[in-house]
Amino acid sequence: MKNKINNLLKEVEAFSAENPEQLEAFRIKFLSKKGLVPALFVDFKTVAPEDRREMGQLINTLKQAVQNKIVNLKDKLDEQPVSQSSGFDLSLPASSPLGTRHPLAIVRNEIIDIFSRIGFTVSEGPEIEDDFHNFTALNFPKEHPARDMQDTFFIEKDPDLALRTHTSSVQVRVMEKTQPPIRTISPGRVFRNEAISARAHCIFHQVEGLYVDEEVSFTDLKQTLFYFARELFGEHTKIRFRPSYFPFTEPSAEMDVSCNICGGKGCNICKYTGWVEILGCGMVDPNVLEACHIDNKKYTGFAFGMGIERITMLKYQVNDLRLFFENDLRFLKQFESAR
Ligand code: 2NL
Repeated sequence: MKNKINNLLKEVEAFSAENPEQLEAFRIKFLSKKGLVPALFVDFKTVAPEDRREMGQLINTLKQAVQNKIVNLKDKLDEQPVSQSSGFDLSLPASSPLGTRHPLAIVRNEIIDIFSRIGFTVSEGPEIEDDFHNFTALNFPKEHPARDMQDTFFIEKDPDLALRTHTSSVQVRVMEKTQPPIRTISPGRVFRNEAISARAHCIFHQVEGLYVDEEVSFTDLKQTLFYFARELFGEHTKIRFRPSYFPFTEPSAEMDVSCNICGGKGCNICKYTGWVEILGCGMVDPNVLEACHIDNKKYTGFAFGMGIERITMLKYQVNDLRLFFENDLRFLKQFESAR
């Protein structure tokens, strides 16, 4: 009852009337014989004796607030000039163009929702990273090409620092400070020193996922990613895995989903194969666990990473990645979402 009254108080506080009709409707809702305030006085009879004092005061506060509101709004409405003669109704709310979410944000939120439903948390970390968190802890050999100026944006003043090339660096930080079980995803911006084209950009967005616990197996990876693919692309989606290589996972794989455009029959999106690649994944390399002070005899884990641009292009049939960065309203307005 206390909550209910407090909520009503907030409603009264926020109320405003554009015309006398709205004000009268407000009065009837709260103060008429069958209104909310008299109803509260009826409920009051069932309140425990020790709560009566507090509850009675609250109801009276509410009644007073409604009465004050009515007096104030009435004064305000009386002051307003009658503007019909000018042909304008100045009391009408202005048309305010509402924005839409960016398509990448829509897809990112959807991915977060899907993994949240099975117990993954969201973790974030810095965009400027040191060598340890971006490369060394992730088992990149010293001479790996990703560590090259051509592939990574280094910070000139400090060669130990660079713009992160993946959000695995965030997960390294999570593992350093938490012991398993760990179930987390890390969405975020990443940076690669690449020429901009229809398929590549030097800034893009990733979601990586990590699950570390006792007895985590490749079967867990497959089932988790199968669930994910069906939630994102629809219940008839099929998946397949192809062997691959990443320094930080062993074994590693790439996952394809059946083409959601042609349903697997073959079209130019899937290049007539019926399949499109959506992510890379694998079992976390024991060296990575060790670098993060996790006992690799006791724990195993799986991890995966995907580009949000790529998934958004597939989901919405966008054929040029540059559209995501130009902020052309004619493009952005085509996307609407509930949140
Ligand atoms: C891709 C492939 C991948 C991971 C990311 C990961 C993170 C940690 C340890 C091990 Cl902390 N692995 N992440 C694993 C496999 C693939 O990304 O194509 N991304 C766009």
